[in-house]
Amino acid sequence: MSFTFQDFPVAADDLRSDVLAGLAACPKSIPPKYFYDEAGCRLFEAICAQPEYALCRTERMLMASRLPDIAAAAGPLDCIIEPGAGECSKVRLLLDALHPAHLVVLDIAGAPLAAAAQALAQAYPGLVVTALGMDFIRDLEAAAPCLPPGRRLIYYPGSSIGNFPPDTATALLTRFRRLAGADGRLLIGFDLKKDPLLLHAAYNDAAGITAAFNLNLLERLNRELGADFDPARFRHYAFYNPVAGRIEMHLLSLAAQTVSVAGQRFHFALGETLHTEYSYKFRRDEFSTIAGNAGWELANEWEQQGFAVQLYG
Ligand code: AVI
Repeated sequence: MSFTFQDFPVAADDLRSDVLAGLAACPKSIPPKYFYDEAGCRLFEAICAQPEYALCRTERMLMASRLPDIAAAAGPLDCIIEPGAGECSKVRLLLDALHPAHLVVLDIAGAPLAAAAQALAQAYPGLVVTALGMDFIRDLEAAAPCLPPGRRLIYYPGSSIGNFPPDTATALLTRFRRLAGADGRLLIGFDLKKDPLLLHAAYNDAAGITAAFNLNLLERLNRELGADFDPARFRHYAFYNPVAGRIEMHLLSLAAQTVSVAGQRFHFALGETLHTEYSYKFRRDEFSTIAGNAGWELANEWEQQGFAVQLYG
């Protein structure tokens, strides 16, 4: 078994400064990457199992049913790189079909990533597995020295790209292009535009798991920044904005209230929102324009029940 883990700790200062800046801004917002503490990772896995949230299930079915096609289109590869790999469960299908010599997985939640990647290394004894606990949105370039030479494929599933506004998505895909190299490839999955009622239900599941995921951010700030948010005084509020083509997720203040965070006080008016996430939905042509602006050329694409996977070179 070959497994290495390298931690690029996310400074507590980043959380503090991003949150203080976001709460001082108008409108207030916090970057969605801070959802994913241990409880947040667990809640996200639970979201994926909700009947209304078909995204993960549909992507899994698409990948399983089109795998031979996808593998043939991707061609021979030396290394798969998966930013935001989480539990490392999605990449298994690709490992089985593509047989790369190296796998490099990156995630902001270092400890769960290390555990999952080590299990993967045990399950695939011939595979060299490198796990990098890092905020790849900030530190992606630091991964470059950890990559083996050869032909690389960046795998970015799960519509994670939809959590960035289009210009930020273009910037991230440009950095992926540089990391993959001139002969590199990108395999990316994203949620398609569909009936807004379906989208609304997906982010407002009846069991309240998405609400718990959103509100967990406040618990995290209470724990890690000594904040005094009362989650009962905020409402999970998610809706589809058809003009912008995105789900917007907010925490809406149910009262006029003042909250203290890291020793600073912030006032919320009744009905004011703290914006926590965008989740953009695309048409296939819209997405290939974004990827094209980042230097990627569409090689192939697959679609199933409102979800798309595109391969770029
Ligand atoms: C991780 N990301 C693609 C999910 C999404 O659908 O935007 C996160 C999520 N937020 C609420 N539900 C799921």
